[in-house]
Amino acid sequence: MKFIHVADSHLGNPLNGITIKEDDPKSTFLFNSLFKTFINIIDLAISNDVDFILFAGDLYNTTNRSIYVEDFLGKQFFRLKEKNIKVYIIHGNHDFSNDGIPHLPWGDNVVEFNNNGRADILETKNQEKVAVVGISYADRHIEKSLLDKYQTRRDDVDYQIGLYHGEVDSNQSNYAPVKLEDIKILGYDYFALGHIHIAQVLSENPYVAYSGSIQGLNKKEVGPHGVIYVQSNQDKTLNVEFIHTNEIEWKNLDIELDTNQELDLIMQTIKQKLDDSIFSVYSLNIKDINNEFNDALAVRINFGTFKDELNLFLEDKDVFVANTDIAENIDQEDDKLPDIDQAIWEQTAKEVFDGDIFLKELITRFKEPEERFIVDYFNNSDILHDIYKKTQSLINNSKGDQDED
Ligand SMILES: [Mn+2]
Repeated sequence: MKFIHVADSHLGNPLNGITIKEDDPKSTFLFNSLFKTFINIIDLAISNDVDFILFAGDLYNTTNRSIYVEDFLGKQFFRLKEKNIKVYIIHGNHDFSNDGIPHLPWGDNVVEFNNNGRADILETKNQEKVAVVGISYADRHIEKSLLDKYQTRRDDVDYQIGLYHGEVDSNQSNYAPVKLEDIKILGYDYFALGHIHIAQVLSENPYVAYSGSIQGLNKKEVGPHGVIYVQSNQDKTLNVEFIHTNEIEWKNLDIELDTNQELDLIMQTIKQKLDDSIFSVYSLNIKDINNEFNDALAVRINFGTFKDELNLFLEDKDVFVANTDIAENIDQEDDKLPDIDQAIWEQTAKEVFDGDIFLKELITRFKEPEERFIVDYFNNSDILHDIYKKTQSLINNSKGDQDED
């Protein structure tokens, strides 16, 4: 038995932080990179002559798919059909099935699981019998575990494989929260997870794993991404291998330099530090070597214009700068407000962010189902921390302005 575990390909994802410009080769490359990554996976399946591919949810980015995505997917599935490779799909929170939009018809090599929990049985090219079970999200949010719909391990097959989209061992979640122990009790040979975008093997006996997104989708998904390639051995144990498929790679880089020198020199210094052995999308954290950050540069970084200047300067290199930030310098006393202001800011920030004032406000403002993604976006501690940091830096900067007046 040979198969590939794929999850979270998010086809049609708009590439957060990247502005696409018309008639620009780099923009075109970036726009196409996720599709190219997907083709890499299909190529991998064909060249290894696998028996099947699993898609563990979030195959496409939104339920409202473009015809381009539809057509692309149909063609790739057809390539697999020609090679006798079966495709198993469950839907996740991004491509939940109750959206009422039918997709273009797929070939008979594609099995799309609904939520009845019925197993599909296939025979591999080596005459092994495999049962595959999966449950799709009908709606965007699933508050309870879906595991009770998964039948326990059958004894009339050589292998039984599960597909599941959700969060493992989290206390509270809108994404079908499930306990690792309960997955193990099912007795499946391999449990293919989707939803968490960072690849991780949660258990080896039996195998329970997230394959992660096929390519980083934003600045939080740094490093190589890909799929899990699984092969069975004679004794029915499994060989599990992580294979990179990404065409571009997101990277974070701290750069320390003299921000008071000529702009050309600043950009030249940055350029030398960027690695383009694979097309890289950078988030740069810039720090002044003498703790005297140039005011004009700080303004351009805060308004997001510096990264545009950088991208023009980096035209001949396989890199794109998606974010620039000023590195926080916690031991720099100058950055703090006067004591009493600082105390009031900290108290207020605590109420707004920790006390959920911000989220509650969002929920009252964005009530419609189609606006729900806005609340979902901000309901994330990293994003909230980002806003906290940006607010603090804006307050600190305006303090500086007053001082100069
Ligand atoms: Mn996802």
